Amino acid sequence: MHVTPDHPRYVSLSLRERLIQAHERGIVSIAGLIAHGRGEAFDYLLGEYTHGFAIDAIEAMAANIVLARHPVFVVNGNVAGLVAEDVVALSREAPLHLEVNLFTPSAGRTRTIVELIEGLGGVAHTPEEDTATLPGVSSSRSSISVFGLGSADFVVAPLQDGDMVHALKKAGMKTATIDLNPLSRSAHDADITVVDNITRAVPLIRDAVRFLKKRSRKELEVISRFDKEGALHEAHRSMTERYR
Ligand code: PTJ
Repeated sequence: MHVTPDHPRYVSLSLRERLIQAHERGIVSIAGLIAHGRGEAFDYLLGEYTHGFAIDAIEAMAANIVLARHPVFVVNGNVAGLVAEDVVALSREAPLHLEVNLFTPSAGRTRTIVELIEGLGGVAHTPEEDTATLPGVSSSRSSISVFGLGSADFVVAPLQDGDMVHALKKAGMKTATIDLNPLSRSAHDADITVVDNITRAVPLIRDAVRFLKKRSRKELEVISRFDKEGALHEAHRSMTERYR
């Protein structure tokens, strides 16, 4: 597909194309293409820009990343297909551990995503290196790496179907997600929810980490607190007001 930047839906169509190509390269699952459609619909309802409630969440997430002993960012097919480069840049800035964890895994897809990350200068954990089990996840995502999620105290798990964030919380970890759907289970279960497109959010998280690294622990502790219920309420209000 060829779209020029003057097309009114250029950004949205380019992202679609990026995901289709990532599917053809064995990174994104078929279910991932459907999941992207759901995200697109919520992005449309939100006006396709980063709201103030998302900026607040991004700052809180960044402060938690800087404060954490062992922060981990979960990479699935859609995350890799959309923002691999930005996620690797963030992981190097923080530093932050990356773990590839797939809903519909195959050895081939996990390897392809790890190679993509390595090709961009990053490092990724996979359950194969030394497997632990995350209780309460019914899918094969319950297999995690001892050195990644198995050691985490703060986890960013974006674009998830719900049980992952729930299980991580039950295991005692502080959690954050990025999800355009403010009604989703993950959005409600996570301690910090960034309601924004991951393609806009991750570069902003990196900027925030770079800035906050210079702050004192005391300041970071204040910034790391987040009113999630208030942010979700604002996201609902923004969607409904736009279409009233
Ligand atoms: O690669 P795999 O096998 O691990 O599979 C990944 C998917 C995404 C298929 C899997 O986790 C899944 O089924 O997810 P869900 O249940 O469709 O949930 C994904 C959530 O992410 C939904 O609430 C979407 O609205 C949201 N979403 C989709 N695209 C974006 C998004 N949120 C932020 N930015 C996006 N670009």
